[in-house]
Formats: sequence, C-alpha cells, structure tokens
Amino acid sequence: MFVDHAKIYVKAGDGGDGCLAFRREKHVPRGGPSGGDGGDGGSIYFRASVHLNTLLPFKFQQHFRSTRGGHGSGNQRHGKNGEDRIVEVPVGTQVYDETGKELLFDLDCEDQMELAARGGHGGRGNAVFATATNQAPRKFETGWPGDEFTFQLELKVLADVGIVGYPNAGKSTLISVISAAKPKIADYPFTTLTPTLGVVSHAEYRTFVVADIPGLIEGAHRGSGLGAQFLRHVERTRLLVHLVDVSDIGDEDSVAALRAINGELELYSSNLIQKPQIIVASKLDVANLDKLEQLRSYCRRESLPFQEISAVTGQGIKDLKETIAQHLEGQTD
Ligand SMILES: Nc1nc2c(ncn2[C@@H]2O[C@H](COP(=O)(O)OP(=O)(O)OP(=O)(O)O)[C@@H](O)[C@H]2O)c(=O)[nH]1
Ligand SMILES: [Mg+2]
Repeated sequence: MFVDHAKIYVKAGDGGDGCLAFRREKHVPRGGPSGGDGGDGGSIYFRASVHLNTLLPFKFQQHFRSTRGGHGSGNQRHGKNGEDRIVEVPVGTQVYDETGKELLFDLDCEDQMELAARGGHGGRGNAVFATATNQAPRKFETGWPGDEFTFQLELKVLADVGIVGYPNAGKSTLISVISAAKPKIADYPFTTLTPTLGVVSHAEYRTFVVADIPGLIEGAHRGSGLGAQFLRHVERTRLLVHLVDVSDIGDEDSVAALRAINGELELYSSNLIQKPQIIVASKLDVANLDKLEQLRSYCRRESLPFQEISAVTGQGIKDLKETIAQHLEGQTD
C-alpha cells in the first residue's frame, strides 16, 4: 500500500455587501429605502470520483477558490450569488485538518459530496431595515467572509499492476517510460530499494497505477536479497507484469528464471501466484535470440500471455500498455 499526500488551501467566496439606497423618483418626495441584499458567496465541496486514482493533480494545483457574491444595488436588486465549486478527489480520500491530526471526512463512496468551505452570506441592504418608526434607515450590512481552510488529504493507493522480476530485469526502466515516475535506474542489482508508484494514462481519461518493487531472487521468501517484504505491495494488485531479461547478461536460462521467481511468489502466498500474469521479455534491443525463443515457446506451450519489449527503444511498449489496460478493464466490466 502506498500513501499519497497533498495539502490544499480552499477559500469560499465572500458574501456581497448590502446596499444603501433610497428611491429617487420624480414627484415623489422622500422615496423609501431601496438598497438590495448582497448575494451569497459560492461554496466549495469535495466530491469523490472513481475517475481519479491518485492525488497527483494536487501537486499542480493547491489553491481553490469559489466566486464571491455580487453587491446588492438600488431598486432592491439582490446581488448575484457566487458559483459553487467542486473539487474532485479520488474515492478513498481522507480529508484531515491543517495539522493532519483530525479526520474530517472520509470520502469512500462514489459521488459522495462534503462541504469543504461555506460561502459567506450576503449582507442585507437598507430596505430590510425599514420599520414603522424608522422609514429611512441608513443601516446595511457588509457581506460575511467565506470560510477559508487548509486541509491535508491522504489517499491509500492500491496499485492495479505490480512489476516483478529479477534484479536488473528492467522493471524501473519500464515504469519510467510508461509513467511520470523517475526511479533510480542502474546496471547493478538491487538498485531499487523501496517501491515506486507510477500512474499510467492510456486513453484520454483512463489511468492505472503500476508498482515497481525491488528485484526478487531465489530464497526471497526466506529473506535472501531484499527478501519478500515488498511483495505485500503487490498483494492487492489485479495483475502482475513479470519481466524476464533475455539479453546476454540476463539469466542463462530464461524459462528457469521465470519459474524461479514464480516459485518465490508461490512460497510467499498462494494468492499471489494465482494473479493473472503477463510475461514480458525485456531488453529486446539486445536480446539473445535463443533465450527469447526459449521463453516465447514456453509461454506458447503453457498458454501464458507473452509480450516482448525494449524500454530503451520503446519497441512493444504501446502494445504492453494496451494489453494491461484490456486486462484491467476486462476484469472490472
Ligand atoms: N539495452 C537495454 N537495457 C535496458 C533495458 N531496460 C533496462 N535496461 C538496463 O538494465 C539495467 C537495469 O535496469 P533497471 O530498470 O534499474 O532494472 P530493475 O529491474 O529495476 O533492477 P533492480 O531495481 O535492481 O531490481 C540498467 O542499466 C538499464 O539501463 C532495455 O530495454 N534495453
Ligand atoms: Mg529497479
């Protein structure tokens, strides 16, 4: 599980001022008070949306304001109300106060709305203050300020897809080319020490979340290498992308490499090995053709979904993204 954080500031619209005015009509001496009320400021709401799955958009926008109410005017004209504003957050977002200590809302249902900041009431114009004894009141109100808050948002993100494979298989390179994530990449094993999350967009409004985890080796379930401690991050994914390095520097036997990692997954949890997997031959640009063919024919025999990519040249990347998206959509629809 990854936790995404964001801090935002919201300022609801102030109410418009009430108006001080008197009727001025020809031949009507001493016209009565006619100042209208100010409009209410727009409020700001949170709404839970299933179309978002991270708090990433709040890295680019942290300030949200709604419009203020218009001022009242003569002839008892009411000021225009400000417009409400809706801030969309992913379903599962928790909203805390500024200190991050007090939980204010738990937006866990689709389309759930919560009032984040109330717009200020409009002030009353002098027309409403006329009484039997005071027919020409000069009293009016200014608008009330709209609420203003800083919130901390927190979202526990579940990755949709987990990338698994040996150290150096190219997992971080893959996530770096399909998402905006910038994990460390290097030609030695165990470059990745903590999981990285990337959001992949594959159609105009569709995204999925991919987790890159440290490489696995035989005995990982017993703690060898970095161990299997990071596998819990992919335990709740819906799909695994299993990378096998088919270059000369990759494992001698690509099928044995695939099976060794699957053996570790199985020893870690039977749930993990039952997840759908796409087997991906990685580093196609420098592939050892024997290793590639070995893996390809094994997957064909076993009826395993198989793809070939080079994260360096980009070959096969678009297809892989599409296959992943189809898998995920096929599961949910
Ligand atoms: N030629 C070629 N090299 C690649 C490709 N993908 C990754 N590499 C190289 O392989 C090395 C390892 O890549 P990483 O993405 O760090 O591998 P990793 O699986 O994340 O490794 P760990 O984090 O150590 O488990 C780096 O030197 C990359 O530049 C590829 O498609 N073609
Ligand atoms: Mg890595």
